[in-house]
Amino acid sequence: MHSTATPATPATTATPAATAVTATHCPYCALQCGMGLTAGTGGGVEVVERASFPVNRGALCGKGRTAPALLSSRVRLTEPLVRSHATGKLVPASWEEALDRIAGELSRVREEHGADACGVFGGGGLTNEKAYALGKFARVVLGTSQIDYNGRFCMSSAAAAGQRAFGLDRGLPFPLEDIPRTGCVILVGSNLAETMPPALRYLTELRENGGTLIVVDPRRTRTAEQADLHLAPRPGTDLALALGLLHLVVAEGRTDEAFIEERTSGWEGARAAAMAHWPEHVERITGVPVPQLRDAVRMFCDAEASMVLTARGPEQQSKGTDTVGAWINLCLATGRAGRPLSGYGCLTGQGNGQGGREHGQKADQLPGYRKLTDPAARAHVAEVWGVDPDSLPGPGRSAYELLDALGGDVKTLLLMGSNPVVSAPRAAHVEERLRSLDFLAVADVVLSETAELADVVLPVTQWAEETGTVTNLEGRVLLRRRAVSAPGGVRSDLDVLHGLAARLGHGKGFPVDPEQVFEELRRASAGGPADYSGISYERLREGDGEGVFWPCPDPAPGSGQVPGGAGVVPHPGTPRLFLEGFATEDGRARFVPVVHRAAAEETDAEYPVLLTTGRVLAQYQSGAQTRRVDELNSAAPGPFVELHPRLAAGLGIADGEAVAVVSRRGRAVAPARVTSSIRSDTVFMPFHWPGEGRANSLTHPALDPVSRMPEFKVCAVRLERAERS
Ligand SMILES: Nc1nc2c(c(=O)[nH]1)N[C@H]1C(S)=C(S)[C@@H](COP(=O)(O)OP(=O)(O)OC[C@H]3O[C@@H](n4cnc5c(=O)[nH]c(N)nc54)[C@H](O)[C@@H]3O)O[C@H]1N2
Ligand SMILES: Nc1nc2c(c(=O)[nH]1)N[C@H]1C(S)=C(S)[C@@H](COP(=O)(O)OP(=O)(O)OC[C@H]3O[C@@H](n4cnc5c(=O)[nH]c(N)nc54)[C@H](O)[C@@H]3O)O[C@H]1N2
Ligand code: SF4
Ligand SMILES: [Mo]
Repeated sequence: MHSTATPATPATTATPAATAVTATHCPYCALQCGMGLTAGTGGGVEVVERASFPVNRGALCGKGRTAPALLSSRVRLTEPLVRSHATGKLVPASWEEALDRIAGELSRVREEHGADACGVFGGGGLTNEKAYALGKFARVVLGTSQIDYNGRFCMSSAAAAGQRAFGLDRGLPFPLEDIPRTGCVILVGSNLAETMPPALRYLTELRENGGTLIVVDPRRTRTAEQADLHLAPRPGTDLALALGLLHLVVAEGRTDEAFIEERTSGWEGARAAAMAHWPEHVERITGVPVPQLRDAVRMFCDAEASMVLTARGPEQQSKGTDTVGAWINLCLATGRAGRPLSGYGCLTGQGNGQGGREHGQKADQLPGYRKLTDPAARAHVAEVWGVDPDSLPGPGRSAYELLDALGGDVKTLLLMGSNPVVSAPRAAHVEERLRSLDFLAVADVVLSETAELADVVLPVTQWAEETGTVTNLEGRVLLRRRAVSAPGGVRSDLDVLHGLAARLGHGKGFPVDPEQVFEELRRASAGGPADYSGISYERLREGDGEGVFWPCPDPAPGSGQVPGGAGVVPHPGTPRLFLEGFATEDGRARFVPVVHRAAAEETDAEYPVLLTTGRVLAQYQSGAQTRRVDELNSAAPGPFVELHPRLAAGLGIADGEAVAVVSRRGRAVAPARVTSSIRSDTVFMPFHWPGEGRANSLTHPALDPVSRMPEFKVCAVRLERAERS
């Protein structure tokens, strides 16, 4: 795989440039697979194996392998674009003109309508440094509370449930390498064979070691095919399923009373709630037969240690927080948490899905996973920022609520690292809200569907052209290094924020150098739940670059010495959490008494089928990046509607024929993919495409009351035969 990007002079080693391999990481998902980049033939870059990196041991999926294709100037933005007042079209402009125009609009709107009229929207793919700088920019330069990010659509329910039960949210509280050594894994709503292919190895090794795998998914996915037991619930019913399992655990006397007594609180309420969910009743709600429920309980409890791992299936629901809470209750009642090789974990999604949720681009958050409402947190961060704590705004709206407010009291939006025209729920409405803004500025590497609507588009550098840290799904902080030079016309996101801040009267405080930003982030995070203060670039460059797990406090705060530098014994980092106690005030994990409730929209005579949505192997998210890579596009060229032969026959729809899927929000048309691997009451659409086949034209924006996660995984639809336009 070659591109026209030129290899950069390696910044860190004295190895001759011709043979230099830069150890770095994939731009896409939260596994953050290690890879090497080297000069290829013809002046491009080539991906080489980096077998020493423990997470993927050299293995890459097709997206990672082909990532350099996007460095080519053929498919990307290489100059700023501004919307011409004369023609209404986006035309090339200088950086000065583009930044002046954004800063001018931000000033005007702030003056006319107040700071909260300026919205900011970030992304979980941004590095820690960018996420940190974006949050600081919103709070300090704009003074707005109106900032949130696409991570809200991703793992926010698991994060909220983890906080509630354990007092801390880190996707996995243990490294992936623990998975093959446990006895049983229940994998709920994760299709990791397609979404994190190199991680499938951990499940294969689990089974080779005699462990068992249970997969919960309405579809028999490539992942479910690996399972010893596949439970296929009706979408949106995982909460009932987990409660039914807990009911059986109690009924069959398989609770761990000593653990409950010593390490938890609130059991009585959770127990009573579960006892109201009789297995037969749960079978009626979920469609999972009682004998399968019993098998699952037996496999989970017979093993000496076991884990529950959730992903977007159970989380992207309007009851996602309670649903994850129910799975956590199951772990706690059986003593499967806070002990070696046992526990609950969430498989976070985006490249920096973990770090991106820790450093302040979230509406209610300050760096270090601190709360914006906590006076001590405000004081600490305000001091690092050199501002008055009272000048910091309060919490703002969540992602969908912010998008929904555009054109109302929010007049401008600065967007970095997301493509909501494709990926937001009820996307036609969101698109209309974006169009109604006074002013939209988008920083992106390509002209995404959202960038197409912008008044100013800023072309930014990509993963391989810039250095930064990312935190993978295990909480492992990694250094993603620059390996090639960027084309002349592009600048980094940090450079963009620096340029805007300077124009808005903040000439200092927004450095362009990521290492300087990280140094400040370290201090801002010190003492917070996600404490990075003991981590430095120097330390991350050491050894094979296997990274450091947070929390990692600075062992010599105030010494001015760089952790990992001479004379300081570094904190080792924390690969495994909760073994000594949970992160709550009393050290006990909290049961939450959750009960099942219906989805926001259930089926009825008019909309008799359930729609669920998700991903395919070769495309990533809104597809803005992967739809521009030829090899990936040939593997997954377009949208489709997966449906069961019985459902298809009833409607007279043959495989490959165009089918219209209609919900109360809109209509989408795509070819039918008829397969018996899906429940006959459910259809599935991947969400990677814009236009006619856009799955999010259909999805329901009902929000979880705690996490504010939209209900991407369930809504009611009807199907019609359609001629494709
Ligand atoms: N190829 C690829 N890989 C990716 C991404 C990508 O876009 N493409 N994105 C990355 C990101 S950001 C994320 S968040 C992760 C997501 O990773 P996953 O969570 O694995 O991905 P999804 O396909 O969204 O959902 C997983 C499964 O949930 C099932 N499901 C649907 N409804 C329900 C339900 O009600 N209950 C249960 N139990 N299951 C249900 C779907 O059938 C699907 O197989 O992937 C990351 N990796
Ligand atoms: N129906 C349905 N909808 C979903 C989901 C689902 O399962 N079903 N999943 C949801 C989930 S989990 C997620 S995470 C979201 C993701 O959806 P989006 O937020 O749209 O994610 P991406 O497509 O990754 O968008 C990232 C954008 O930023 C650009 N970009 C990449 N790197 C950088 C960078 O460093 N700087 C800047 N400035 N730009 C960059 C990319 O080119 C791309 O245009 O979708 C959500 N939407
Ligand atoms: S699994 Fe994720 S991190 Fe690994 S190569 Fe594929 S997209 Fe990249
Ligand atoms: Mo995600």
